[in-house]
Amino acid sequence: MDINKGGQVEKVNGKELTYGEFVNRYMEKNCPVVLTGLMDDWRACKDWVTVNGQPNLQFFSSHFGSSKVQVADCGTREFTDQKREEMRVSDFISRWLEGSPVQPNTENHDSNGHGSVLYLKDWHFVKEYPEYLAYITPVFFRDDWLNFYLDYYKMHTDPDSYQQNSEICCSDYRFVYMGAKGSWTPLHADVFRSYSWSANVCGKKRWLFLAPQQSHLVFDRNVKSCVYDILAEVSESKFPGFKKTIWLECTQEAGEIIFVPSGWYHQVHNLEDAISINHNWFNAYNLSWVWNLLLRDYNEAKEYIEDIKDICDDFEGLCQRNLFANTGMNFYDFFTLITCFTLANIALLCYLSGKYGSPPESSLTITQHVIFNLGSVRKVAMEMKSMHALEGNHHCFLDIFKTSEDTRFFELCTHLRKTYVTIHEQPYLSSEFEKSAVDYLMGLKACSSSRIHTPEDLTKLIDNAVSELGDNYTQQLSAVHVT
Ligand SMILES: O=C(O)CCC(=O)C(=O)O
Repeated sequence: MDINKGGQVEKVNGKELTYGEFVNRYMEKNCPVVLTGLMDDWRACKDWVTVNGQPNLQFFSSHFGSSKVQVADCGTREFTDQKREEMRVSDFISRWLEGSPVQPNTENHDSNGHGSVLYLKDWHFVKEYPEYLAYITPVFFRDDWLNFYLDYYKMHTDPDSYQQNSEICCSDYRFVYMGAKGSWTPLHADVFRSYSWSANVCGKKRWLFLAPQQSHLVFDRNVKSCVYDILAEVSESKFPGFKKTIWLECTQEAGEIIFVPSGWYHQVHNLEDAISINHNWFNAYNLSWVWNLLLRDYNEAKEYIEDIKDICDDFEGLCQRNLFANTGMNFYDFFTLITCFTLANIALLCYLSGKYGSPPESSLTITQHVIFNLGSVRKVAMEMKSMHALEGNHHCFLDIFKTSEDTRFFELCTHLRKTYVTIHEQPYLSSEFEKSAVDYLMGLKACSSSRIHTPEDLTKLIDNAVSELGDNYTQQLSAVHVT
């Protein structure tokens, strides 16, 4: 089926782009871009690719063959995705090597004519092989609150709904994908409406993107089901808006990295045998996307079980458990994460303010970044408050004292400091900062207690800390504008 194409995704030499330019032109504006020249030194580009530019399947079998991975059969459909099965990497490689090329009109084709090419997806490679440094995350994508957090904390600690498999699937959002020519990913927008980046180690991919302003057009009248394959016949009676969609196109070559902004629906086809690395992530620039998705999914989960509300002891708890099961995060998880980042940013601001010794003079860009982070969290917390989210919450909270004493928090602060020094190319910030800032946090209170239960507690905490740390910080905070 023909789709309307509205243009190509811009390609830019990543070596000639500053972090500030990336933020202004792409991250803040939520626009896709392809970045070249950023993968030259990656070990993955040597070890994982043969001299002919093909995936080095033998290397995977002999080095990582025993890993268990999720493999999608691209010729089958299960609800909004392809059917998946778990197998060892060595078995996946054997089946790839045995695999027949895609033949049209054979038995194992879905209704849209896709052959049953296998596609290894969502392999948590970094978590499984932390010592093997396959790549370095480009500086543009390092302000990653999602993976930072998951490096030190678990997303979900509620024992009732914590399942064995969430341990693996929620461990991080850094993945490897491998698939033969013809493998593909159906139309979707990313988990949590996060950003993603995807780097082609070898092979070529075709991407088709739909801007968020048009995303309603790929849904049916009830906004329940979404088009699965935009290149197949799309029923006009079921998806009446589809004919109005306009797609951005991109052919991504080996050695190129694509930035996928929040909420852009996309479909991806491997035009050659391909290996890619991708991360999902969010930060202050797209935090409200994550909150809005959680709110939407929460309302859906609630509506679904509305009829048992009166006979349910803990209806709100059940809604949150279902939200976690469907979306991968619930209000408590999200709130704990943003509160933790608030404390880490306050700790950094405390150091930058000079309250403890004198910080380097040239730390202005980091200070601006930290204020922006706090402003963005504050805005989301106000939205949560206006929706009465976590109202009456007494059992889930973050204790400032306990958090400040926790070595995981200390490490998260260190990680944040080092990241901001790197991305803003600033001089070294003393490692004394964590110690002194943590001392400062110990004296902080949201209101009368050191516990943060609600979005209102969180906004108070931010307001109190910011006004105490510097006269002009409050003014800067109120001027934060998140698009
Ligand atoms: O490469 C693919 O097949 C899909 C990747 C994707 O959808 C993403 O990175 O968001």
